[in-house]
Amino acid sequence: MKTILSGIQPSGKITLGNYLGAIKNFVEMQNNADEDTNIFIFIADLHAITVYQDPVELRKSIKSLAAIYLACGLDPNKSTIFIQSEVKEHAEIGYLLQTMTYVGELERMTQYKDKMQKQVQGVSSALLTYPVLMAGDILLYNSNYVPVGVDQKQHLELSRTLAERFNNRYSETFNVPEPIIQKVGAKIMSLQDPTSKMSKSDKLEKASIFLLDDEATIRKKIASAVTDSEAKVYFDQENKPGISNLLTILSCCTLKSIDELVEDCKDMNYGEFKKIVADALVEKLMPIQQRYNEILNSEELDLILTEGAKKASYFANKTITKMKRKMGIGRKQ
Ligand code: ATP
Ligand code: LTN
Repeated sequence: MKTILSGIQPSGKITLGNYLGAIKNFVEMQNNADEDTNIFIFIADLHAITVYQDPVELRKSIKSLAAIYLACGLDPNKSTIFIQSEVKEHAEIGYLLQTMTYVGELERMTQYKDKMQKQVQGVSSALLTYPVLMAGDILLYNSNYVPVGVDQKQHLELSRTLAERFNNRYSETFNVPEPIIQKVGAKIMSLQDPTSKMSKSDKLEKASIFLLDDEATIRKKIASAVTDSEAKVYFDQENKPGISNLLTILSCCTLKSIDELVEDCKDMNYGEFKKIVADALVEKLMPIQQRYNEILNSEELDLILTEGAKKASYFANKTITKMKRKMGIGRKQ
């Protein structure tokens, strides 16, 4: 039996980066998995509140992300889809693993260092311990494979360390999870600053394509994407980050290789090239949006989440019981 697990935070509007770097990969792995594979995909709401979230907006984002998962092709018959906070063992394992994580290991996380600088009301201790909660998510289901974008690689490293540490201290318990990172699309860049990651929490609207942006907005954002003055389409991440990012997006949407696309587009000016990218995005995203609108307010969505939480809880509870027994806490069960 193999287990695949991943999650996304409902901390804002889902971006094209989240889709190409993560969700698309979840769906492909789901569709290629054999009968013997368990798949857990969840909405990481406990992670989202490591920085303040408006409660009304957060509720909406949770449901919206669930509908996006389904609209993108996750199938509740093949994947267990659930909300993290509805399986209380996530918080519990987070604490258990904190007892064996060193503060120094957390303080050197690059995402922590970036995010702490952006906090105006002080840095919550949960922002520091966030990678432990994430390791807990992964170990709770004894996961083997974790599809993520490249920015999560360092957090995955800690999950591996904690799995090994637990196994060494208390006897063999956990698989050591492996990150699954795509070759193309693992780091989609901001349209306005192509040297930094496209991110949900970017304040600048036109820096990101959101999965639910309408057609006119998508076309406008691509048309105003920052490029360079050379007016020649080819891939060079260092010297042409804007064009390289658009080529990456086009490659992910069309399933053509970057080399093929460069050949197709080499005689185009930037205006023509951007139109091709916008067309491909519209073609990819419009059907997703149509399904999203059908699913969002359906009764089915609630049923799927209830069922998902029930199924996930069953596995999670078994792991927590085993961990407590090995760690010597509570009474023997
Ligand atoms: P935030 O800005 O709130 O930190 P985020 O946009 O970085 O959010 P996450 O919820 O942290 O999104 O990420 C969810 C998944 O999407 C992760 O697997 C992450 O690696 C992936 N991901 C996020 N942004 C990108 C991106 N620009 N390119 C590729 N993958 C991405
Ligand atoms: N921290 C991740 C989201 C996340 C996750 C996980 C991903 C939370 N728990 C477990 C994979 C496995 C992020 O993308 N910010």
